[in-house]
Amino acid sequence: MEVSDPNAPMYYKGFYHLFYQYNPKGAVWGNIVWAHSVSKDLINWESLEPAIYPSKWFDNYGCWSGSATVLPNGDPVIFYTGIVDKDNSQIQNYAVPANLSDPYLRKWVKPDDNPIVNPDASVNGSAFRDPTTAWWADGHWKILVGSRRKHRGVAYLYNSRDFKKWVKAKHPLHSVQGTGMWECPDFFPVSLSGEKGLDPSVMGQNVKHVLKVSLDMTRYEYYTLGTYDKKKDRYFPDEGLVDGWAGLRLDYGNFYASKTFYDPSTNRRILWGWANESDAVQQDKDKGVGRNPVDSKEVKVTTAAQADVDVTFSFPSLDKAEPFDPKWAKLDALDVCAQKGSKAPGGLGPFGLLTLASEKLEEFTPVFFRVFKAADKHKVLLCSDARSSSLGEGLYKPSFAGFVDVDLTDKRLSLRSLIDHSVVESFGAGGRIAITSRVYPTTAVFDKARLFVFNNGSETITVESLNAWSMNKPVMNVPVKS
Ligand code: DQQ
Repeated sequence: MEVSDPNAPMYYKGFYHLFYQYNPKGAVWGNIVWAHSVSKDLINWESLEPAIYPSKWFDNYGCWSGSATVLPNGDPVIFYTGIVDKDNSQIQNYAVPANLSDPYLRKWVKPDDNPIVNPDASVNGSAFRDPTTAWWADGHWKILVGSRRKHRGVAYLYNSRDFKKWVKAKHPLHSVQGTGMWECPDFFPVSLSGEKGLDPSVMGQNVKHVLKVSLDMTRYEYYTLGTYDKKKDRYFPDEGLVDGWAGLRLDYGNFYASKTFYDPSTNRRILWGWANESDAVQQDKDKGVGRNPVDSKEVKVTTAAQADVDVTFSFPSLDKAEPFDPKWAKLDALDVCAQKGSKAPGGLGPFGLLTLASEKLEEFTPVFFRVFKAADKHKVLLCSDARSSSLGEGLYKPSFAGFVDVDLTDKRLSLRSLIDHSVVESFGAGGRIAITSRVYPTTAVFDKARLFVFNNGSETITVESLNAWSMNKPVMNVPVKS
């Protein structure tokens, strides 16, 4: 059964709710309904019957992505995109819980005064979807809807005083030429004065905003940090940030259609993404070339196929960092990772973890740093390189990577990887960069999977601290007993 975008994550009466795009009829995308799961701890999940499915004229051809807003009185409302014909014409609808006293929120009602938003003549009605969570500013509720005008990515803004009648603002909140369709926009405040997450409607001096969009042209997302001017109803990214496909990413790996929500029970903003799979065949340029990492040490952990590893590396100096080739500035980090890999010996790096490794290293997913010296500063590359992850044929095995802006004065880099059979989710440099890889080893599975730390650079790397924990099996989406 096909599963994709996370929809309308929220916290309600002690339960986390997650809905997601789901095809109940097959393993490929289509017949889209909203599947629904609940959890008390974000680890163990129970599944419920689909919450939103085609049943009315305004969503008969599919219920596409959307978001939840928890109103000031605590009641949740869902906005989603309804598909109204075979040409995928799109409008925005709302749904409310049938029974607010049910913490599972099993049944949802789609009132007859839907839709809340129709595309006007200036809007491309087959590229008009994925309404955001609403926020309150300047006497109005506001939502964004993702779209495009020719090749310009657009986040249309709609205003409402009563949460029922929505009116398009004079200007989009933001748009960028050449970026194509903006799917699943996400817009939220972040605090400059603390680490706590913020409710969507918080504004003020110490608050900036993040705008994230998913680009259907590349299937990558990017975000900028900037200023939300509520008088002009516009968002201005900070100077110096790339507002396009080469911009910052929340995750540099298999990660798309993401969405955040504010968790009032822990004051955190929590991010959900779709760790998409793809059967596109990528040429494994590195097959059979180079050596396997030499200086490696096994990390003993009872279940290396399902583990949480946290390691801090240190090094005596930056002198051995290899030169940064200026040509790489034009490349995606993924291509730099493809050129350098984990196997070619370097100076300061490659060093890191070999996850999901088979005994003789026929298969392994290396997650590693390589530090380069550019004209003005050092550049730190984190790679999660799936090319050596599996002997399986025809799999999508990208050399995911990103550059991370990090202060190296204390000559330390940390890496945390959560390994879960086909998922390796890594956080580098104290979480400044994240990369999720989906990998499908054939032999490095279950108790055959191993974990190593390695260094293939000429500079000495010290493991300052290393903690590795086996992770238990959670309750994974078992149906709720009725
Ligand atoms: N998936 C949904 C759309 C969204 C896309 C349809 C992103 O609403 O734009 O399943 O993966």
